[in-house]
Parts: sequence; C-alpha cells; structure tokens
Amino acid sequence: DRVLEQTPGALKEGQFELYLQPKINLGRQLVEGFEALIRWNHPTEGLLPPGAFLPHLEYTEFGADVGRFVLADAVAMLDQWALDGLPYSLSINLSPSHFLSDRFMADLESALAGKDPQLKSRLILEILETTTLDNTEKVIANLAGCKALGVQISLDDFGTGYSSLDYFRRLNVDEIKVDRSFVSEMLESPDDELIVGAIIGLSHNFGRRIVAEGIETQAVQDRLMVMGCEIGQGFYYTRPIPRKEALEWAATFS
Ligand code: G
Ligand code: G
Ligand code: MN
Ligand code: NA
Repeated sequence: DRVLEQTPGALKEGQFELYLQPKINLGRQLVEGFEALIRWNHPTEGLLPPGAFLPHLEYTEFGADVGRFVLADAVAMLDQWALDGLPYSLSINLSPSHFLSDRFMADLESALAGKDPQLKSRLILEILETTTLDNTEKVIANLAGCKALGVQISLDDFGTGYSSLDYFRRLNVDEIKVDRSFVSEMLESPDDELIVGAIIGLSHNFGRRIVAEGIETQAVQDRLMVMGCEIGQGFYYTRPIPRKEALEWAATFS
C-alpha cells in the first residue's frame, strides 16, 4: 500500500497540513473558532483530501501517528492564538481506532502537558456518532478522562448513527454537530427540517451546544437561527482554507 509506505516520510517532512473552516456564532455573527481538516501536500500528486489517505491508515500504527501530529499541531496553534490574544476554539477530528486505542488518553495528556486550563477548554475533540455505538464502556471512560483534562467533546455527524435516546443521555458531550446531510437541503425537504428541529430540541433539553454543518446559503443560516441553533459552519461562509488565510478571513468577517 503506497499510502502506508509514504506516510512516515510525509510526517517527517511536514507534508500534512491542517486547513481551517470557521465555526460561526449565528446570533452574534462572530467567529467562535475553527475546525481543523487535514490535507496532504503530496510531492507528486498535489493536495490530497483526507478521504484519499485516512482510510488506508485506519487501524494501523500510522493512523495513530497522524492523530498525534494533529493533536500536537492543534495545541501549537492554540498556544500561538493565546499569545496573539485570539480567543478562538479549535476542533479536531479523531480517528475511531486512535480514540478507542489504549494509547489515546496518554497521547492526549502528553499533547496537553503543562498547558493552562483556558487553552485546554478551547480544544474540542470531534468523535463520530458511529464510533460511539460500539465499545460503549471505553467511550464513556474516555469521555470522563477528557472531561477531567478539561477539553471539550463534540459528537460529529450526528443523526447518521442511530444512537438510542438512552445512549444519548449517557454520553456526556459538550456539543452535537447535526450532520450536513440533514442541513444542506433543509429548506427543500420538510422531513430534513423536522429532523434538524428535533435534534436541536433534544440537544437543548440535555444542555448540549448545537452546531449545524453544511450551511450553503444565507436562507438556511437564517432558518437555523430562528430554530435556535447556536453555531453554524459551511461553504456559505467559506470552505476549509489554509491557516493564514483563515485568520485573515476571520479578521474581516461580519
Ligand atoms: O475536509 P474534508 O471534507 O475533505 O473531510 C473529509 C472527512 O475527513 C471528514 O469526515 C472529516 O471529519 C475527516 N477528517 C478531516 N481531517 C481529519 C483528521 O485530522 N483526522 C481524522 N481522523 N479525520 C479527519
Ligand atoms: O465529517 P466532518 O463533519 O468532519 O466533515 C467535514 C467535511 O465537510 C470537510 O471535508 C468539509 O470540506 C465538508 N464541508 C464543510 N462545509 C460544507 C458544506 O457547506 N457543504 C458540503 N457539501 N460539505 C462541507
Ligand atoms: Mn468534523
Ligand atoms: Na461532521
């Protein structure tokens, strides 16, 4: 597998890069923070999206190596933003096999060693709803460990994994991200809008923050605001872009 063979060299040479997509506080029309989305600046194949390489790495030691790179790079960004007086949060995506591995909590602790509580509270770990459906006890133990460390947890792609309501109650997460498949065409599909409304209501009743991803038009943004959704993300604002551009974009937003 060429991806597997090339990954260690790519890590060493700094070919992986975190692009950023802003998360917008809808009511205040402010940039709350960003989601980091990995890209591979491949020397011969150009810019590769995560789908072109992450599936090859899942369940291999290199997947965990990339996960540790993402953690370290994210913490370094939050450090820099604190120095620059930028109060942004940063969300990262965790691979299921890394999150469920015995190494994960140690990797997280070492990435955050010596960091102050405010920095830790600005780091948001996105785990897939589908990841949480197996290994329930491990997931609940890790969530408790993350809470104790002071980082936030977000349940990504929510609505695609069919969590039971009992399970939803047991998962002590800070944030729910409604999957973009329910959001993007919400105004053309009454069923989608009903699902989004139900997820917003459920999340609020449990005290969870709600993020809608996949906002592609102002009309969808405005509808979500009326429905009480706090945070939005999507191509309507911008696609994921390199870090420097993202900070410039944020500085001129609103
Ligand atoms: O950015 P893009 O739309 O191409 O992302 C595609 C998928 O890759 C998304 O589901 C996203 O969650 C996932 N992804 C992006 N960056 C990372 C990462 O750093 N780690 C993991 N595990 N998944 C990521
Ligand atoms: O699974 P996850 O939510 O982490 O996926 C993030 C991916 O969603 C990124 O690859 C990003 O490019 C993509 N994305 C972000 N905003 C939009 C959007 O408004 N529409 C669509 N179709 N994809 C989006
Ligand atoms: Mn995500
Ligand atoms: Na998602």
